[in-house]
Amino acid sequence: MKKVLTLCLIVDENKILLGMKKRGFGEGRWNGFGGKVEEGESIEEAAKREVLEEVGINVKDLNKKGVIDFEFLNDNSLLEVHIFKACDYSGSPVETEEMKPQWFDILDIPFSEMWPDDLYWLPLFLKNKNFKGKFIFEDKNKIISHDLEILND
Ligand code: 6U4
Repeated sequence: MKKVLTLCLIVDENKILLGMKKRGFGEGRWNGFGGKVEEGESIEEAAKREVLEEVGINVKDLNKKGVIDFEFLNDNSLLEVHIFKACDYSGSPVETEEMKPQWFDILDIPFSEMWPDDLYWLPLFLKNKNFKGKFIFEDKNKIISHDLEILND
């Protein structure tokens, strides 16, 4: 069954906030903040909740940038990840059990320590494009095919 997940990236001028995932899916990678949508909440509510839980930040306006489907052939799983940009937020990042946060210059993003798909869509995200796509992974390190489309504003 397909799981619906959120992924929220906080951008402040020329900096982006990423978190080193300390456990679970994507452990050992710099990632945005997010997780599963729970029963009874909207996708946006889930995105805001996860950011607060994982890094202690309250995000105000969320800007939806894209939806990407991920298929993992090794464990037969399907994820539908809704990707948001947040520029308006309050609070400062705090380390939690799940994430160690760090600001990065947008010209110095640690792609080699991120999910390999980020290299494809994050540049579009940073140019404020809207997109949708699908990535098929053989396992968590290897993309075997992908499709990414820029949507009209
Ligand atoms: P829990 O239930 O908290 O143990 P966990 O294993 O921590 O779950 P989950 O499901 O809360 O993980 O969140 C996974 C996060 O990883 C979501 O924000 C979506 C994101 N994600 C999943 N696949 C990704 C990918 N290929 N590229 C990427 N982010 C991805 O950049």
